Amino acid sequence: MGFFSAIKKIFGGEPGEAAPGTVAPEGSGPVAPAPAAPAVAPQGGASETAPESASATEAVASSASPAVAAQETALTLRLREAEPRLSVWLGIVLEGVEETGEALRQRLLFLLRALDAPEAEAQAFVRDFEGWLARMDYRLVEEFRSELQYRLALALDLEDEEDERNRLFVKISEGLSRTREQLARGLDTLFAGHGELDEAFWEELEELFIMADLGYEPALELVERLKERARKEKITQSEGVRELLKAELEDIFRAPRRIAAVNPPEVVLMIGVNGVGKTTTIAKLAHRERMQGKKVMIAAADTFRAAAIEQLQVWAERVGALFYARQAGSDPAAVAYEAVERAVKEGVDVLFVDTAGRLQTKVNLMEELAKIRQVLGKKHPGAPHRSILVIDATTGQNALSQVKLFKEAAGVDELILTKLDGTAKGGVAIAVAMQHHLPITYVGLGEKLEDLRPFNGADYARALLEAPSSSAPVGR
Ligand SMILES: Nc1nc2c(ncn2[C@@H]2O[C@H](COP(=O)(O)OP(=O)(O)OP(=O)(O)O)[C@@H](O)[C@H]2O)c(=O)[nH]1
Ligand SMILES: [Mg+2]
Repeated sequence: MGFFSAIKKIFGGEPGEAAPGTVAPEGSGPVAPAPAAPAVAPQGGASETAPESASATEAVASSASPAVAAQETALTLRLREAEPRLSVWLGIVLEGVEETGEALRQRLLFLLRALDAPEAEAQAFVRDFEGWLARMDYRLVEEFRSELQYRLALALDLEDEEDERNRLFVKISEGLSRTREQLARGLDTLFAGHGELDEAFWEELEELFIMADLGYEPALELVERLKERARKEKITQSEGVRELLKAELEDIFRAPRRIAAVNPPEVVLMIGVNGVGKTTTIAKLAHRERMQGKKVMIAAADTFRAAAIEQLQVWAERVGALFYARQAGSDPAAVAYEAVERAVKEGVDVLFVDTAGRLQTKVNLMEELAKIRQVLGKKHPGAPHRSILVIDATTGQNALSQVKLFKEAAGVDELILTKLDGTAKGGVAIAVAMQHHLPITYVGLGEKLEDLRPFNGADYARALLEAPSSSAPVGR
C-alpha cells in the first residue's frame, strides 16, 4: 500500500523522543526521524502548511457539511499538535464517538485521509472493518478499540511502533509476574548473601532456576552457561550475574528461523496436545495474514469432534478465510489432501491445517500427524512449510516432553507459546528454547483475535527479570 512509508515517517518516532519512562523500541529504528509536526498532517485552512499538502482534508471538507468541516478542521489542528503515536491519534479521532455507525466511519476515513491514504485503500479498510464488526456483533467502541488499533498497526506496518511494543511488554510482564517475583526476589537474596562468585552461589542459583519452572536439567545447563560467560567476561562478583543472565536469555531466544522457499500456497500445520490453543491460534494467525492482504484458507483436519469443526468454521468466517472441512469422523489426512488441492485451485496464499490434540492414544495421534505430513508433501512439494507446535505457557515441565514427543514424531519448525496472559510459568520458555533450539515465533496473550504478537526474546528476558516501569502503559 502506497501510504505506508509516509505513515511510518509520522509514527516512527525516534527512540530518544520516547516519553519519560516508556520503553524505547530496540532494533526497530524509525525509517526517518519524526518531524516536530506531522509532515503530511491534514490541513484545514487555519495553519501555515504548504498548500500542496492540504489536498487530503480539503477534499474531506468540501464534501462534508459546514459543521462536519469545522469539526474536522479542529481535529486536524489537534492531530498536528499531538504526539505522533498511533494510540494518541486514534484517541483524538475517536473522541465523542461511542458506537458503530456513520460517525465512526467518517472519523476513520478522516484519519486515513489525513494520513494521505489513497481513497480506495481507506474505503477498503473501513469496509472490511465494518464487516468484521457486524460479524462479531460489536457495537461499542470500547469493545473493539484495541482491535482497531491492532488492525491499523498491521495495515500500516507499525507493529514495531513504541506504543505497540509497550502494550505487548506490559501484557507479557503481567503474565510473567509470578515467575518474575520468584526470580527477582531470589536473585536479590542471592546477591545480598554472596559477594564473590563461588560454588555455593552457583548451587543456589541452580535451585532458584528450578523453582522458576526451568526444570532440573535446563537449570543445570543454564548455570553452566552462566559460569562460562562469567569466566570469559571476567565477572567475579555476584551482582554482575544479573546482566549476564539477561544477555544469556537473549541468546537462548535467538534460535534461527528456518526459511523455506514457498511455492504458494504456504501450508502451515498446527500441532499440539489438546486444549493448548491450536484452533484459536490458527484464527489469530489467519487474521494477521488477512490484515496483510493475503488470501487464507483454514482446513479442519481435526475431525475427532464435530464441535471442533464448528468452532473452526466460526473463526474462519470471523476472519474472512475460506474454510475446508468434511464431516466428523472423516480421515484427517484425506481432509488435508483435499484442502491443499482446493487451496491451489483457489489461488490461496496461506493454508492453515488444524489438527486434533487428542485421539484414543498418543500413538494414534503421532501416526496420524505423520500421515498428514506425508500426504501434504505428496500433494504439494515442500508442504508443510511450517509445522508449528503450540504450547500452553501455564503448563510447567510437561511442555518439555511435549516438544520432544512432537519433534520426534511429527517434526516441529517453530513454537508458539499461548496463555502468557494467565499465570504463565515463565521458565518453561527458557527451558524449551535452550534444549530444543527452536524459535518461538509468537506469543498468545488472550482469547481475542488481536491477542497474538511476535515474540521478542529481549523483551521476554526483560519481562522475566525487571518489574515493569511505573509509567502508565500507553494505549491499553
Ligand atoms: N487466556 C488465554 N486463553 C487462550 C489463549 N489461546 C487459547 N486460549 C483459550 O484456550 C482454550 C482452548 O483453546 P483451543 O484453541 O480450542 O485449543 P485447541 O488446542 O485447539 O484444543 P483442542 O482442539 O481441544 O485440542 C479456549 O478457551 C481458548 O479461548 C491465550 O493466549 N490466552
Ligand atoms: Mg482445536
